[in-house]
Amino acid sequence: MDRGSRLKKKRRRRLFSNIVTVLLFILAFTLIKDKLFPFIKNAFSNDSSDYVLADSDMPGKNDEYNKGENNGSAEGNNSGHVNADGDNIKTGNEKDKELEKEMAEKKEMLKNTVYINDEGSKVVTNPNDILVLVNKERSLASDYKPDDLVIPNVKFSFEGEDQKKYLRKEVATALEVLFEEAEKEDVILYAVSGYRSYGRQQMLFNYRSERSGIEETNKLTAKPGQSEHQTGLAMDVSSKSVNLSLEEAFGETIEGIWLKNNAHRFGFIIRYLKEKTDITGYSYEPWHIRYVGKEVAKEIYENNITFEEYLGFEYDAE
Ligand code: DAL
Ligand code: ZN
Repeated sequence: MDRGSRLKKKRRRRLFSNIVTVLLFILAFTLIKDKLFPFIKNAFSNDSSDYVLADSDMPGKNDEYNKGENNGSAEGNNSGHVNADGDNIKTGNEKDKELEKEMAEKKEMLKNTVYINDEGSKVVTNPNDILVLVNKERSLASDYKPDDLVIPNVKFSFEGEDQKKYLRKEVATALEVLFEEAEKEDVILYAVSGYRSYGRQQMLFNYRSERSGIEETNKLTAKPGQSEHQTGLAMDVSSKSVNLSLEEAFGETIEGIWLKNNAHRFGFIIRYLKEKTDITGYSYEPWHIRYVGKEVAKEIYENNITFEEYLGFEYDAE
């Protein structure tokens, strides 16, 4: 081999070895860059505002990021993370626990929101709360009337203007969606009776007591102040298959079954269940739906419980 050829061969070998070195370097950098990056960043800058911004804007993403990087907090440990700035970052589990705690406190509050009036009745102090609990032990003040009553755009079982067409705004909107979705499945529902004032409930209770006696009336009709209809959160619903009446047979109709299985998707519950009359204090009313919002309605539906059970409410024993 002449000198020229030897030189060429040597150059080729050097080039090859340089390429291999560069490739190895790239490979090594790729493997350690995640570990190296925060170190480089902190070494060249005292300004950690990027972290702050990212942490507050994308907590979920940075939870993951900080798992491996925080000061001593092991991956999989749910006791909290501290990021480069010392802020606490909450994990999904922690957030769930916090929400659970908030809900437990809210439930406690919802059970205790009463004062004793001059007649010795427990009157609720949160009548405007979507989750207000009104029952045989927790009344509304006689002058309470929601201030956002509107008529939902749905089919009614009767013609003309009447206070019983009204519901609170949020509830009216939810009922419209429920009726629309039902109709898409050929389930035609009719609204029968919504808001009732204290005075109207009183007339109804007196009228039924005179006809059927107080004991029978107590099973199906709330005393004035104790009706959910006064909250504007409840609507009685029926169908032509039971001549638009409010009777137990509605629960066996296609419409009644649809309502039982779907009301929660729109934020409503069947308030007085068949097998829970000892808890609610009322007979089975498959027609009476009460708005509580989608989240609570879903939980109540899935657990087949009453609103009282959901809140952990128990009637006084005396
Ligand atoms: N039917 C229910 C219990 C009411 O009168 O409010
Ligand atoms: Zn009702």
